[in-house]
Amino acid sequence: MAVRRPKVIVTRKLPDTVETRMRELFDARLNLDDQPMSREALLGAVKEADVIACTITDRIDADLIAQAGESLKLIANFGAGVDHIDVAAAAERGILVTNTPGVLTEDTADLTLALMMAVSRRIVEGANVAQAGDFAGWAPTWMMGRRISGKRLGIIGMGRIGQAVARRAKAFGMQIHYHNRKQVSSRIADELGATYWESLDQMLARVDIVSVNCPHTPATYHLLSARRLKLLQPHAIVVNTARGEIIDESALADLLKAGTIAGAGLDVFEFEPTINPKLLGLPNAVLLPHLGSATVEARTEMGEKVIINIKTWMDGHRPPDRVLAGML
Ligand code: 8YV
Repeated sequence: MAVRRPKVIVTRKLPDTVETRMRELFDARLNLDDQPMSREALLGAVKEADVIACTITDRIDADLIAQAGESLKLIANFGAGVDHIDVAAAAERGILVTNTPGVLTEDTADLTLALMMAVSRRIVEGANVAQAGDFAGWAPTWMMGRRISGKRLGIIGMGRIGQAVARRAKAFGMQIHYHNRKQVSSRIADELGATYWESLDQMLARVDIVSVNCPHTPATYHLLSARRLKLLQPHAIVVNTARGEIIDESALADLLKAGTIAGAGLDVFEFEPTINPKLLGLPNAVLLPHLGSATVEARTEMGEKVIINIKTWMDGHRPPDRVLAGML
C-alpha cells in the first residue's frame, strides 16, 4: 500500500541539496523564485499543508494558526529563533513547532567577533577609504581604533551562542562577564574564566563591549532600554547578532549620534528589513543585513535539521528539536 507523503509547504528557497532531498521524501511544494509569502499565500498554505517549513520572514501568529486546516500538524522552522511563531497558540491547536539549534552556533559567534573587531578597529571606515582611492598615506594618529585584548566583554544570554562567543573572546584576551537567567555550570565558568552578574544594570556599567546573545521573548523585549543603554561607559561598544527587538534601536541611534556610546555592530534590527534611518550613515555603526547564519555550511545543516524534524514526525516519532512554549 502506498503511504501518503506529507504535503510540506516550504516558504522560501532553501539550498539546492536540501530541496532535492525534500522532494524525494515529501510532497514538497517549493518556493523556487524565493518571493517572501504574502499574508494571503501564508493563509492558503496553513489551510492546505500537513507541514509548513518556514523562516523568520513568515509571521505565524495566533490569528494565522486559528485559521489553519485540520491537516496542519507541524511547523518546522528553518532557524533557531522562533519569535515569529506563536508557539503557545500552535500547542493549543496540537501543532508541533521545531527549530534548528546548534548548527548555526559557531557561524553566529564568528560574526559576533567580526562585528566587535570591525567596530573597535574601524575596519569598514578604513576599507571605505581604501576602496574609494582616498588613502593619502600612513600617519601616526590617523584612524586609531581601540584594542580588544584585555577588555571586559559583557555577554547577555549565555546559551550555546553566548558560550561560543565567550570562547572566542577569551582567545582574544578578553575578560568574560555575563548576565543570564541562570548561572552556567562551574566547569564552564572555570573554563571561560567567566564572571556572572545577576544584575544586568551593574554589569552594563562595568564592561567595555556588550554582546547580545539571548532570544527575543516578551521578557527580553527592549532589555537594552534607553535607561540601560545610558548606564554604559562612553567608550563602550554594543554588538547584536540576536534580535533587533532586544535593543531600543531608536535610543541606541541617538546615543551613538551623541557619542554617549562609542560604537555599535548590528546584524539584526527592530523592524527588519527596515533599518532605522537614524542609524544609516553613522560612522560608528557597522550594520550587516542579518548574516549570522549565512554560510553554505550552516544553511545546509539547518535544512538537514528541518528534514530530520519532519521525517521523524512523519515516521511517528517525536521530532528532536521540538520547541515548547514553556521553554521560551
Ligand atoms: C536565520 C536566525 O538565518 O536562526 C536564527 O534564529 O536568526 C538566522 O540566523 C533565520 O532565522 C532564518 O529563519
